[in-house]
Amino acid sequence: MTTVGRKRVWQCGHYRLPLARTLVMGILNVTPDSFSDGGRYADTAVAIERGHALVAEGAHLIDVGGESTRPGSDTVSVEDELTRVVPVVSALAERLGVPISVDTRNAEVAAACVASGASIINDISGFSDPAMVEVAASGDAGLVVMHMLGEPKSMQDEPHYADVVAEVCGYLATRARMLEDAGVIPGRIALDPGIGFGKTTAHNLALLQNLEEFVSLGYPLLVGASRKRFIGEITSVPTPAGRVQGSVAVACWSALHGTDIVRVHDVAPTVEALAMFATLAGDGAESV
Ligand code: HH2
Repeated sequence: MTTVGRKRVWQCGHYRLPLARTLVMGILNVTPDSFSDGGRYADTAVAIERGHALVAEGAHLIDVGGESTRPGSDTVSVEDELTRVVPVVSALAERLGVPISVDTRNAEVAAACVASGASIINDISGFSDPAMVEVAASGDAGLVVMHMLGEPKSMQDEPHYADVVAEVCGYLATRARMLEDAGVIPGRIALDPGIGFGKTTAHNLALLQNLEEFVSLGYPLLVGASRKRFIGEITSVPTPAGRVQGSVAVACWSALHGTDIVRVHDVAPTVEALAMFATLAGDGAESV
């Protein structure tokens, strides 16, 4: 994170995102099988339309993904991922005027998307692939470094931690340092505890109840809890699309505890709730 004057900003390509208020990252899954919206935006034209709609609802950034990483999911071929995401990233980056993020763990896909206008690489595997680190270091995109225990296929098979907060915090700090050692300036790096990625409901709650620990690492903090299973468990809502209220509550909680970016499916209700929240917190006059 960089400070310009007294303002904190996140550097993402040619964008300098002010972090005075919590930013809303709209999710755009160009996949047939995502856990909550699989198949809805798998068609390129429909996905591009959805990107425009998310910005009209108030999204400050759009995260485009071509691989579902829901628990139990299989990997997707690079060719399929490229075919899904590149045309969407390229059209949205050209026309939308907000930063476009690519949600991928594949270096080839990340590089192609950055070449097509993406300003952020969101890697759920925490830049564990050296080829991904090379792509990151050779450009100026913003980077989301997420924690995941294991692989999507098996990550929910009895995940275990001695101290989930300390372990996830330690992991993220180490990965950020590794990226800096590879030549990435700290102002480009954001961290994400990876809600639901190799975590039980108790682990997710512990992470959310200790967000200040992640804030204290000194990088922008992103939280992605939208419609996830633990919200369904707590609110007794089995269908992901029905978990809007629970998801908005988590977004407000995250904002209250220092989160800079929330990654959500339901942009309009989240933006409305956060506007109310920012006003009550005394910073209603300024908009991002
Ligand atoms: N969650 C998902 C995917 N990507 N990226 C970050 N940084 N943080 C997250 O919490 C996160 C993420 C899973 O949600 P979704 O994209 O809706 O589902 P699927 O993986 O099934 O496409």
